[in-house]
Order: sequence, then C-alpha cells, then structure tokens
Amino acid sequence: MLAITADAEGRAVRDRRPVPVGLVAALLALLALFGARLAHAEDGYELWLRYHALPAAQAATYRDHASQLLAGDATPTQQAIRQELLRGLGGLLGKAPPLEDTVTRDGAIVVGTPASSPLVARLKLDTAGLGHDGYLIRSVVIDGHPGTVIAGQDDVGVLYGVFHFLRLLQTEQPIAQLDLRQSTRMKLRLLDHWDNLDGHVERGYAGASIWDWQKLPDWLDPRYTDYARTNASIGINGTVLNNVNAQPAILTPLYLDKVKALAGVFRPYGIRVYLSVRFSAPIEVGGLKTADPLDPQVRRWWRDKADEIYRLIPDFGGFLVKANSEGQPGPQDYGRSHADGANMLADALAPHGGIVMWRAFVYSQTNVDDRAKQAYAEFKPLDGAFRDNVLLQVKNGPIDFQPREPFNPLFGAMPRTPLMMEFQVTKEYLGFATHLVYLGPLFEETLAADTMARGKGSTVAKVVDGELDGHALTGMAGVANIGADRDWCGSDFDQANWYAYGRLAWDPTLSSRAIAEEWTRMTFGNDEAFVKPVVDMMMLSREAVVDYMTPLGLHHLMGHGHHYGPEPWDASGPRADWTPVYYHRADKQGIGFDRSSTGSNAVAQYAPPVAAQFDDVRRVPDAYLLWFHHLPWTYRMRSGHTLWDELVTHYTRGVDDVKKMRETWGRLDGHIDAERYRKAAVFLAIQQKEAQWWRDASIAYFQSLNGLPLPAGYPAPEHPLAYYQALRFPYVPGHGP
Ligand code: BDP
Repeated sequence: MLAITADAEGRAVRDRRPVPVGLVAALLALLALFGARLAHAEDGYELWLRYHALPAAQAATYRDHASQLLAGDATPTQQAIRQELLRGLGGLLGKAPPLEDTVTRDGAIVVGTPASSPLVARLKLDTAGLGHDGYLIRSVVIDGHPGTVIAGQDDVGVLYGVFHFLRLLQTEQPIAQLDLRQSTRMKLRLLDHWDNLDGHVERGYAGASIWDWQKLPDWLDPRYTDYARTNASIGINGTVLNNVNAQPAILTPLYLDKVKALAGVFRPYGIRVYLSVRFSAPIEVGGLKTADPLDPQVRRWWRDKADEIYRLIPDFGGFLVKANSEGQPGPQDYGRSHADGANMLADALAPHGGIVMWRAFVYSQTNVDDRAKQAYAEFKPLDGAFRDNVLLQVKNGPIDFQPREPFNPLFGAMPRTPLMMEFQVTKEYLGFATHLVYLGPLFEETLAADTMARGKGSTVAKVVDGELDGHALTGMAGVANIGADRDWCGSDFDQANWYAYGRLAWDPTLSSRAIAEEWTRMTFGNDEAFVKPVVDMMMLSREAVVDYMTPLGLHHLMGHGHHYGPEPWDASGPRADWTPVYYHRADKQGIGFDRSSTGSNAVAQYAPPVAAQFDDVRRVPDAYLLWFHHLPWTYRMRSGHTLWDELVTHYTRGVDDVKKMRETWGRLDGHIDAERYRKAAVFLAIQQKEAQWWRDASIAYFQSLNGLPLPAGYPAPEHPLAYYQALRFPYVPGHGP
C-alpha cells in the first residue's frame, strides 16, 4: 500500500512502506495526508515561481549569502521587487533576511539602480550599457563586507535581475562568486491573447479568459498580479489583451476604462498593454460611413481615439491588426494597401510613442495561388513603405503554426522593415492541452534557421532581433496558452511552453534543452533522478507529435474548423485552402505539395542557396520533403525505404515515442507531488490514445488511395477508415463561441 506523509518541510512525500495497521496509525496517516494537502495543494497555480523550501543543507549555504536585504520601496516597481525577494527568499530559505538600510555584516543583498540606491551608486557599476531592462548580478565587497548586488539602469532591469537571482536559488546554483550581466536586443516581448470580450478564448484550451471584463475595472483579481509577476520573471514586457479577430467594443469608453485598470496592475512589473483593433471600428464604434485609411474623417477618428487612450493609459503600447485576412476588414476593402492601413494607425499613435504591429498572416479567398506564397507576395513589395513605428508580425512558418514548417520566407526578405516573430504557444495544431509537447525545440529550430539572406549566418533570430539589418524596433509575440484554469495553461507541462517562449524572446539564442531543465527544476524541484528523464522526455516530445500527426513535411491534416484530430480525407468547403486534401495532394500514385520550381515555385521566395536546397529533391531535408515535393509512393528515400514505408515508419515511431514518454513518467511516481504526477500520467494516456488515432486514421486513409500493403511487422489500423471518418466532435474547446 502507498503511504503519504509529510517531510521536514511539510511537503507530501510518498513511500512504499506498508501503512501500520491499527486505528491510531491509520488516523495519523490520514491527518498527515490532509495536513500536507492543505499546506501545499499542488494544483499548478504557482507555476515556476513555487519558492518551496530548499533542502536544509542547501538553504543553510544560501543563508550565508542572504543575511540582510537592502532594497528601496520608493516606486511601485521597487515595492514589487521587495515583495518578490521577501516572498522568494522567505519560501526558499525558510525565513526572509531582515530589511535594513546599511550593510553591517557579510552576506548582504543590495538591489537597486544608481539613482535609487546610494549604495549601488557608490559601487560605480557599469549599469549604463545595460539598457532599459538589462541587469547585472555581482559578488562584491560593500563597506568591507562580501555581499551580492543586483543592479540595473532602471527599476525594471533590477526586477528582472531579482527574478534571475531567485532562479539561481530555485535551481540550486552556486551564488558565492557571481558575475552575471544580461541585456536583450528584443525590444517587444509580448503575449498575444486571443480572448474575446465574452470570455471565450479562440484556440484556448485552459478554460475561459482570465480577464473578467464584467467585474473590471473595480475588481482586480489577484490573478492579474500573479500574471504580471510570472511574465516579468521571464522578461515579457507587453500583453495584447484581446483577440486578433477583434471586437470593436474594446475601443469604447466602457472597455477602455477596464483596460486602464489592467494596465495599472501590470505597470509595476514593466508590462504595457496593447490592443487588437478592428480596422472597421470607425464605422462600428465611430458611426462613420467608411474606414478608408485615406479618408480625412477616418484619420481624425483614429487620432482622437489614440489621444483618448493615452489620456487614460499614458504608457499604452499600441495596436495589433489583422486586416484583410480570413474575413477581417482592412484597407484593401477601399482599394488601399496594407501600408496605407498600417501607416494611418501609426500616424495616430506616433505622437504618443505607440507602435503598430501589422500581421502578415494574410491570404485571400480569391487568390488561387499556393497559400504558402501569398503573404510574401503581398508584403515583400511593401518593404520600406511602412512608418518607423510599424512592425510586421510574421508567423514562424508560411502556413499556420503546424507541428513543423520551414521558416517563413519573409524573414530576411524585407530588410527595410522590422519583422516581428509570431509563435503560437497555445497548441492549436499540436494536440491542445493534453498532449505533452514541449515547444522549445520548435521555437529554437525556427530561430536558428539560416535564411542566408545576407550570406551565411543570417539566422531568423538575427532578423528578428534586429542585428541583421540594424533595426532598433524589434519584437517577438507568442499567442498565449493562458486561461482561467487553476493551472493557467490547461496542463502543467504546457506551462513550459509559456516559459520557453519568454526565455527565447529575451535571448533567441538560448538552448531549448537548457530552458527545459531550468523550468523542470523550478516547477518540480531538483531531484536529479527526476530532472534528467523529464528533460529527455520533453525534448523527444516535439518530434513525436510531428511523427504521429504530420511526418516528412506533411501539414494541415487536422479536423475541419475545430482542428482536433486527423481528417486527411476532408475536402469540404467553404474554401479549398482550408482542407487537408489541398495540402497533401495524395492520390493513387503519390503524395505531397509540389512547391518546387516545376510546381508552385514557392521555393523561389527563399534566398538562392536555400531555394536551391529546398528545390532539389535529393538535397531537401526529409523533414520538409512533402512540403516542397510531390512524389510517388514508391520513391526511394535516403534510408532505402520507399516513401510509403517510410511514412508508416514515422507514424508508428510517433506512437512508440509517446509510449516511451509514458513509460518514463511511469517510473517517476513518488518523485513529485501526487496531484501533478497523476494529472500528467492521465494526460499522457490520452496522448497515447490520440497519437494512435492519428496514426491509424492517416494510414487507413492514405492506404485507401494507394492500395499498398504495410511494411512487414507494422500493425494495421485498429479500425476501418469509415470508422474514423464517421467520428464527430461537437463543442470542441477553442472553436466557435
Ligand atoms: C489560425 C486560427 C484562427 C486564427 C488565425 C489567425 O485557426 O483561429 O484567427 O490563425 O492567426 O491559426 O489570425
């Protein structure tokens, strides 16, 4: 029988010794169980900022370096810094060091800027080069005593430094001789919420929106503060509150007052608010007859609206716009270009220092050309036509957040325009909340991809962080996976994707494995026997989902509209480029989308060396094979297999990898709390079931076209094709109201 007791720090601990028989012993065990539960219900709410007590010996070492705390509280940010340090050190070390004004002993922690702290000023640190949000953490001698200083040029840098310092403790790193210096080139590090004003989250799998619009502006849910703390801990400095499919009401005084209240909560944490705006708002909210960007009345309306917003929110960030895409209104409705539209809004915001993030996710119902080519075709000619305060927000790949896509050819192709990366953190196409898919490797793969646009080494990361073409206005956006669920993201492992996104937005050259390890330690603890296998499992998970959903460059094979589960056979309306058959083009002879120079020629949108590689069927990486080429089922792969056999192998490997992940997790029972352990275990079982479904449905369908046998030893799908085709899923989350 399994016994659950509490260890020295009061955490739930399980051991496999038998529970002693007898009434008293049983009651004691029960008491311990509930006591531990009450003290630390591990429901995932604390995310990676758990600050639970460290092992006694480790805490004792750290206490020598945390004997007193010198931290001002003159500004709201300084107050937030103080609170975080007291909370973090108090939790990790069992007791927070006393707050004092002078250094009187060894082991002081001094935090501040040269302007906020005379002590920091006296140390004459080189904070000026850190930039607005950079920081340094250094072991120094202060008034004759060894201690630690956490300093920045501005308060917000100090805040980031404090979170970094706490992370060192959480991950049990040495802190006796620190000399860390961090700054970022990425100016905007944003979360985009696809939240509607009625609380529904488009492509959200973690419950309703966290913004309780009805109770705002008066009730400020403490969750908003935790949201801000958590984001600040990874350097996120902006949030777009509402869906890109924007409701015009967000621009009415009623809602702007609520936005102002949220901005007030976030401000101390260095987070600005932004809004998605509907291009036709001058008609819907302003009562005008047109939203033509060249119409003087329309221009005046937006200027007045911007003035109104900035009166309420002086540090408002700016607008995010989805225009002339998927039915959204836009400048083309009036025969104007995307640049005309973006520039009009940019002009309205410019006097206040605001920016426009104009989305490049644009493709048209009437354009019959390959959808993968359309954004490039639309925007490349506009390079240099945008105002200085406009960024073009470009999805990582040319289609739409698939498990794997080659990098978007716009990266590197518009040197005179700042391009902002848009990643999807919510897993719309990667199994929703229950599939354990760590997105770090996907983000890293895109950022490290070499566009070759300005010669070798022109990575997507360098395009986005401005280094390649000398842009100062730079940014990254992540479509948030956050909702009102207690664990924020719908699953504990999905928290890692929020974390990884933030860390890479700060430094796009970080390794996804290192990030996974950091996150695992902070989220679950430093038990080495747990950390290593879990990080291995996370690192395997992205390739697994590619294999069981869309191997060898296949893409967009999911269920219509809701995007849950496989539907490769779907050829229904309303438009061809929303159907899987448009993308896989499979028939009796072969499979794949011919985007080579003899096909749609999408390859030509890449820089010549990349184009040549993708164009050549012998040189294109297997991972992109069917993205760029249509090939016979009997095509001989590098492995020696036929294409069909190779596909089946990949589908099967994807399922096997999920089995491996489950086995790994199965061996880890007892290493962490029972609550989070069990939830992940059940989710992995769901994932295995659904991976099998993806494999079997896909194989059954493609086999119905090619009539080929499965390679020896590979089991046939569990059900006939008709079974999979008959499945229906009404009310799938994240889709429809
Ligand atoms: C697709 C989503 C859709 C979004 C759209 C977008 O399915 O819900 O509105 O992207 O990014 O991935 O605008």
